[in-house]
Amino acid sequence: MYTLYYLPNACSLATLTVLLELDEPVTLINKIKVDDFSTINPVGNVPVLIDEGKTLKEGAAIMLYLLRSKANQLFPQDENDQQKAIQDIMFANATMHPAYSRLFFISQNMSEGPEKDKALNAAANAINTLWESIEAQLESREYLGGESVSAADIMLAVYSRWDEYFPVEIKLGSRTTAMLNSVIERPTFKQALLMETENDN
Ligand SMILES: N[C@@H](CCC(=O)N[C@@H](CS)C(=O)NCC(=O)O)C(=O)O
Repeated sequence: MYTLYYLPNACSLATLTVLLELDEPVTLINKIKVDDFSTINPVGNVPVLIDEGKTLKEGAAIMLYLLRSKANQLFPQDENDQQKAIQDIMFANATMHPAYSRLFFISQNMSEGPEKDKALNAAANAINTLWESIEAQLESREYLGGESVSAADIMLAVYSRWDEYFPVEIKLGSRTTAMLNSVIERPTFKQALLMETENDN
């Protein structure tokens, strides 16, 4: 049984969705309900996953830990395909996620006004360039890894929902939109959202 520290709608939603894809039971703990979360993760971030006393941190590392824990459809066996799957996970976690994090940072740290708008729009433009690279890849495949959903698709679907918090235009191509919608429509994604909500009530 796993324990996942999360924040609603945060990147930990991808961890939870993958746990459900793997049919793993999980107990959820909202980070804000923990008295001193710094004892669990000194840098304050979710996701944190506990597996039988082991504390696992960093979204991409947790993802690879889970994908390697049992046979599944999200992570290919072929060496080259697996390398591409890892590259996609790293792109999501270390390139797309930080690009969205800039929007949160600007929003929380700059005073209202034209300079803030300019910074938000610059951050949005950088995000749009990243989505263009996804759209180009999806010319030849339905998902980043091919014809079935991968962990990176799930991570990107979680981040794609963050634009609604900001007054910026995030442009998604039609193939990207179709891929993200198909992830968001998966029973596991819906169940993960429901579990977060129910756990908070
Ligand atoms: N590199 C870290 C980044 C994680 C991260 O930025 N998590 C955000 C949520 S998406 C967080 O926990 N922020 C702290 C907070 O909002 O309290 C990882 O992949 O685990």
